[in-house]
Amino acid sequence: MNLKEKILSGARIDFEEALSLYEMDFFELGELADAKRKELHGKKTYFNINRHINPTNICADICKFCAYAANRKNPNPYTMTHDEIMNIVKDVHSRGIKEIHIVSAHNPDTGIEWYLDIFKKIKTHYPDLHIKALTAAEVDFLARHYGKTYDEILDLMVQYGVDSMPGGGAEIFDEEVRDYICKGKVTSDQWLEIHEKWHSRGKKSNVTMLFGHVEKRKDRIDHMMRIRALQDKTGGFNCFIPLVYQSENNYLNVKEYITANEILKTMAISRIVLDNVANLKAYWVTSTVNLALVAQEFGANDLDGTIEKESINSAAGAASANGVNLEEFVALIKNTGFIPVERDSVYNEIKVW
Ligand code: V47
Repeated sequence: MNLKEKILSGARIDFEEALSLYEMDFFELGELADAKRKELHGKKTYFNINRHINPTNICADICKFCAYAANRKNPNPYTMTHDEIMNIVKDVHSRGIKEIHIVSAHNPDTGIEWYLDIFKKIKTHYPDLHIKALTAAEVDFLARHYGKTYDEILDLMVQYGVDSMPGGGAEIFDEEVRDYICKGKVTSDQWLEIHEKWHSRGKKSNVTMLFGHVEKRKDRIDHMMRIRALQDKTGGFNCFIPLVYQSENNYLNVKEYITANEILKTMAISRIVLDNVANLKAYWVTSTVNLALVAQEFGANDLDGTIEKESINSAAGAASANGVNLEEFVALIKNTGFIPVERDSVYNEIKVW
């Protein structure tokens, strides 16, 4: 059996086999990933109606790739008050938005209550809103800064109303690359430990991979393998999200930018390797809407959502700051021959558009 037959038979592939897929013909690889996508989701493309809120950009950690944190290149520190956040939530709720995705920098000055009380306030006023909040990097920061264990922070999250965890902060798990791009932040083992503990509470989360900077192909495959191993244990990851590195306003000196071909290959390979993660998100914010639409034919079955406003990736050059109009989004998915399916945050289907 050759590798293609092996993949089509449903057998699991190993590290070397996965790496060798980068050498496969581009369209053949796309077709393989598409076959896997069709097995799982047919022609459905999921999205949700969501709003990102990034309440503070003041950060105790330094990641070379980050343009969001206030620093020399981005001298506009801000921290929202809970009233400001609640005003946004009130507005978006009145317009039918169902998920609030809250991710902050690691602000050492707010007190832990500022991070947690907002979830309780949102849940008290809008119990039907799904709160996706606090990356494992934030959990690690809060634990370190306030002298708590991961278990204590995760229990507080459940108690205060967090429904699911976003996949941020995973970056690249390879320790050498990670040390170079974000030394001092949550380690790979800690990131995985936090998600394992979250899953053990019966909760779901996502997992990202930041690629297209200084990492090598082998580092991406290693990243996927570590995700697959944890998913075998917990089954708690809903979705894999490869984030394409944005190059503006940061301190990572990347000489050669990733091509669309390499992005699509990476998406396709992740669809094949991550045989136990149901959903692959083409996050249009970092890939552009056009490439995300093409990625639907390279394994991706989810396009995130309307987002409305986003500050982390747009600070680094992504053309995402103002989200995308719902009708336009639906029409784009239809025009590419896929079926737009609105989902909730944990992938229950809400409406076929
Ligand atoms: O962890 C930071 C990334 C992430 C850059 O869980 C950058 O559904 C590209 O995790 N270029 C935060 N990326 C965003 C995130 C996310 C987004 C959408 C959906 C979900 C989900 C999660 O943004 C960070 C980091 O990896 N990031 N700087 C940059 N220059």
